[in-house]
This record gives sequence, structure tokens and C-alpha cells, in this order.
Amino acid sequence: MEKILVIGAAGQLGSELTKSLADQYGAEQVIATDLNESARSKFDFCRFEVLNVMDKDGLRNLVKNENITQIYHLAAVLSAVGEKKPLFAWELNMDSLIHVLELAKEFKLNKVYWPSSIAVFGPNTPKINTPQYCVKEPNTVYGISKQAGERWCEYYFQKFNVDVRSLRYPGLIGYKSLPGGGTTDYAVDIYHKALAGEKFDCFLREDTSLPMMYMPDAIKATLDIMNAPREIVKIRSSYNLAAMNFTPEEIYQCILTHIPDFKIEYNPDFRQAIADSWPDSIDDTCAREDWGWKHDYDLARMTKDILENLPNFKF
Ligand code: AKB
Repeated sequence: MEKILVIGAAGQLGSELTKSLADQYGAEQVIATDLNESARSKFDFCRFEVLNVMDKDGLRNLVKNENITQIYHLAAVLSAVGEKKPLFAWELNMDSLIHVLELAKEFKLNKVYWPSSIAVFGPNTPKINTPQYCVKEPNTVYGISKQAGERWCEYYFQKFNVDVRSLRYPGLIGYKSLPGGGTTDYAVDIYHKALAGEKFDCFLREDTSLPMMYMPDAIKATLDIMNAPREIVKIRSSYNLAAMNFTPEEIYQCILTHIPDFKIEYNPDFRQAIADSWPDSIDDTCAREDWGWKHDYDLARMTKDILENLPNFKF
């Protein structure tokens, strides 16, 4: 029987993924962990433990004592915060991954999931329909850590037979938790401001196109790749993954069709340079062909869903 450990469970992805894992494997088979005790209230449906992923011994004890068979390692410092605290971001993102891969090797875990990002791409990457294999050269610490992490994942798979699987997420948009520290987060905040009847101050230029994905699609992709038979997961660094691309002006116009008096102002800050170094759109043919990836949500469908559901959601 599988026993699942989710690290960084209270984050934007983890909050929703942990529930799906509890639904799939049974609540008693899932342990959610996070740095902060205050996250406990989010996990009334499964066990919760406070865990600092940098606490190598604490992590090892949990894996050993609980007979963990799969780890979802979601803890990371994202792009915008990473630029403010580069050495901290590098240390946390890299050391924690190595701890997890080492434990997977030592305890012969069945599977490991680790998210990568479109941040692995950089200014010399082809911007339109960015291919799976191309020049990367990321210029953010977050991107550098994700690129190095991808190489480590492939290395542990090749050398030590660790079954690690990974996706290069685009900007993830969900309404069930607030994001923190990313460049694509504007596309979450904008819905909160629109529903609060406030003007939105956008930190990116109106014409900045970025790859994005609605959270239900991200959860589906994660479960699909983790449930896929080992032999069809051919890429062991990380798969390109795509759903939609839009600019701040396009998401604004889409919200306007529901909330006609919503106002926006553009005041680009340091995050513009980060966004400018990332692709406009992603070619995810490998994910579609290898394990049957298919997205459900475009901008219009996502916007309708968020505007209908966000007002009823309690944080
Ligand atoms: C960020 O903006 O840093 C993240 C990402 C694209 O990985 N959402």
C-alpha cells in the first residue's frame, strides 16, 4: 500500500493536490507537511506534521518511521522572492531536492514528484512554442535552481533508478489559496481585486504574454504523470506542459465581460524583466504523446469558473 508524504503542502499547488491524493489513496495514507504550524487548519481531512525541509534528519525520520513510499516535494522559493534572496533560494531549492532524492535512493521509494517550471528557459530560448529541448540559460536564481534540479532528477533516475517524475509548470492560477512570490501571480491577484470592486495595479506590461494553466488542469497533469506506467514516462528531467497563454490586457478584457466597471493600471516593476526572459508559449507535444496529456481550460472557461466560485470560498 502506498504511503504519501507531501512536502510544502500548504502552498498554492499543495493545498489542492494533497486533497486529490487523499481522495485517490485514502486520507490515512497521506501526510501533509509544511513549515508553519498555522497551516494545520487547512488539513482537517488528513494527517498534518510541521516539517522544515532543510531539517535533513527530521525528514529522514518521517520517511523511515512512517514507511513512506512516495514523496511529492513541492516546497520552493519562487522567482520574484528568489531575486530578493538569491542565496537562500538556491540553498533551499537545491538542498531540499538533494535530501529527497537521497532518501528515495536509500529507502527505495516507489516514486518521487518534483515540480519544475517555465523558469528553466531564458532570454536565448525560442520564445514562441518553446520546444522540449532547446537552449535554456535561465537568468533568475529560481530558474537556475529548477534547471539544475532537472539535471539532478535525471541523474538519480539514470544512476540510481529513482523513479522521479516532473513537469515544467506554466504560471498556475487557482482561487483556493493565495500564491506567494511568483512572477505569474498577478493572474491570481487580478480576480481578487476585480471581485472586491478595487482597481488592479499590474506589475507587468499590458502586452506581456506568458504560458498559464488553471489549477484543475495542473492537478490532473500531476496525477496523470504520477499514475502513468513507468515505461511510458520517457523524459526524466521534466516535461514541457501547456494549456493557455495570455497577456495582462487579455485577462483584463476577459474579466471586463463579467465585471464591466473593473479598472486596471500598468506599473511594471522588477518582475517585468523576469517575465521578459520567459517563453510566450510552450510546445508540450512530448507530454501529449508520451502519457496522453490534454488540458480542459482556456482563459474564458477559467475566468467564468473563478468568478463564480471565488466569492463563496473561505480562506
Ligand atoms: C513564478 O512565477 O515564479 C512561478 C513559476 C512560473 O514557476 N509561478
